[in-house]
Amino acid sequence: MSQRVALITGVTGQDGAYLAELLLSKGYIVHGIKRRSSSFNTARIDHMYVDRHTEGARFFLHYGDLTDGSNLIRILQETQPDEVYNLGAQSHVAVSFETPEYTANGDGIGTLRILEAIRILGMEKRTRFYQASTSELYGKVQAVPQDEETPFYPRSPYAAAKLYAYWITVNYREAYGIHASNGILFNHESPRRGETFVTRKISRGVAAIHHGLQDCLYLGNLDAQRDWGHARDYVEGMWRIVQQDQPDDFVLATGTTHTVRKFVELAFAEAGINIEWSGSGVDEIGRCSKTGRVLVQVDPAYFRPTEVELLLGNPAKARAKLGWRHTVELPELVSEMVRTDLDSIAKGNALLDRELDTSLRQRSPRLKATV
Ligand code: NDP
Ligand code: GDR
Repeated sequence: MSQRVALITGVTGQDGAYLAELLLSKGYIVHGIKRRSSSFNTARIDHMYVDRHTEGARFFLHYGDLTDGSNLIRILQETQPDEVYNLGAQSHVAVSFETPEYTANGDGIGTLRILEAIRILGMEKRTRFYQASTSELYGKVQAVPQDEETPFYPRSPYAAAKLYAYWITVNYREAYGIHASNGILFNHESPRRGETFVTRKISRGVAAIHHGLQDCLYLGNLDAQRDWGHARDYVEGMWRIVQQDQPDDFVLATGTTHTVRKFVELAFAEAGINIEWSGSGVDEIGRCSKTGRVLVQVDPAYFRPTEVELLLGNPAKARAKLGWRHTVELPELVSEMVRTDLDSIAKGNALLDRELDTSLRQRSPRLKATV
């Protein structure tokens, strides 16, 4: 069998980096689409990159954007992928309330653009397509645990855009016979998680507080419950979905859920700090049980106009049909994330501009981030 070729949109993101590693380890030629940016945006994938002139090079990057249809057609034509993994997205739920039109364009119509590119190029029978769908589709709780049959009720511009992407993927499968599948993935995290998602914000905050670079961690809704797994496990599930003889839609989840508050407790415990809570709602405060110092405060700036309160997935179908199961439980995940951020600061990486910015933002309310 000839060497298989994969194209990944969103290759510079958390999942894109793990997926590229996985596919390279399986012998694939991997093409990734990266956006033009005024500063470097390839930190997560630099370790895999070798100059394209090097003999045996199998990892190639192309400039592109999901909002640019002709660019996508050209990249598909040039790379002739056997498998396309559409991971690119404006993926921050809170930010989608600030940039709803952009989010709809990239996350919703962007998916259509790739499917159309496959069709325009006559690649329907040859190219398999994976869509990064999300547990955010369930939104306002209709039932728990959530599985492939649970009704969707999106609660953000992000989820509404992803709802379109989910259904257009199903439609192109049914209308044109494309091997197109949705992975409905519940939250998955790692030390590579973007810094403004709650888990990484917490692990970085704990590390900065431990090293005396930050006084307090400001968070939003501590009661939200999420089904958190490790990103490395989930990209394995993506690959298995695409290898199925028949295209289909699958939930990937751990089957357990925890509050943001619990994540905070586990993260501080990893740094040797026990958190005691007092107050409730916007007045809730987390103190160090030894010193009484306030380490966590609620800031309503981080509340969302509409919230997804509870996500808990049922991965039974993925277990039965894909033989997929998560391997990392929450305490292990939290430990890996906090340890990595503690080490990173200890090694001096805290002197990077971004780290200093965060520390300054925490000290000055006027500069505080809104997501
Ligand atoms: P990230 O935010 O880490 O990565 C998103 C990627 O998409 C980045 O490479 C980003 O580029 C790229 N991107 C953003 N906008 C565009 C655009 N207009 N055109 C091309 N590329 C773009 O997300 P994750 O890796 O965590 O998630 C991967 C996918 O899975 C996303 O679609 C997300 O919505 C979805 N998902 C994620 C889950 C999770 O828990 N992580 C759960 C369920 C679904 P840049 O680096 O330049 O910003
Ligand atoms: P989510 O992830 O919205 O589930 O989307 P995020 O980590 O942003 O929020 C999880 C929950 O934590 C609450 N929260 C905060 N969130 C952030 N970002 N910052 C805070 O300070 C904060 N305080 C509390 C949120 O309100 C929320 O309830 C992620 C993304 O990866 C999506 O792309 C993906 O589709 C879903 O997971 C599944």
